[in-house]
Amino acid sequence: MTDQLTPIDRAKYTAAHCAADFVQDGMRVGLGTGSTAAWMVRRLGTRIKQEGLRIIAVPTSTRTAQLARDVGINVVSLDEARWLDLTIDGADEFDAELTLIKGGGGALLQEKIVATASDQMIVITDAAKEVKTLGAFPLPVEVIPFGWRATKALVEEVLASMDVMGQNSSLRVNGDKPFVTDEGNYILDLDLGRIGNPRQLALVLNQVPGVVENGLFVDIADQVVIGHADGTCELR
Ligand code: ABF
Repeated sequence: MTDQLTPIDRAKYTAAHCAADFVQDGMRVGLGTGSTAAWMVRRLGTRIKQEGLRIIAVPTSTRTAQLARDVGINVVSLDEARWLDLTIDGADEFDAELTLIKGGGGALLQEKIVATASDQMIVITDAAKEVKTLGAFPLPVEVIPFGWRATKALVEEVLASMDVMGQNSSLRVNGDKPFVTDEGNYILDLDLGRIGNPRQLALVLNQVPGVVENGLFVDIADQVVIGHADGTCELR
């Protein structure tokens, strides 16, 4: 069936399948969001049917929750699970330190909470997302709708003193309306070009009133599984 996929999608499919093998019977698993994570969720559904794998899972978005239920995964809330053994999720960019940009799919807040509440986080990706310096992908920042224009102005002001190349941000839209996250918030996409100090930027952004969370994942990922179109995987 992978014959019908583009090389990028074959790579994502491969990464997802390799990472799904890390899931063991009895585990509490965080399920990421995005097309790569969706392959992993489907694969876990297959393992449940074929091998009798027993897991409980916490999804990171309503989309993933729906898919997980559809493929027969036992979905619970993070409060019910309390703590997770492993989270497997995609990313938009990653660097040599395994620092990530996430949130292109709009689920960064739940993704960060779930990954942080896990003993281990495995990132699944194709090789094209590996970068020397983060920032070519616009950095998503989740903000509350109240006063978002003031929050946007403050974020841009803060960026002026940071080690980044650009300082513009834009409100993410869905047609002619703001894009609304699962938590009822908006997203600002920051066009930074280059992020010199992701750790510092992540801390500073979260101090701006109105900012709920940013898409920089620093010291959260433990391993990256890179899938290739030829069906092989590489671990970082
Ligand atoms: C989620 O999905 C996100 O954090 C990231 O934005 C996106 C990656 O999407 P895909 O797997 O479709 O490339 O993991």
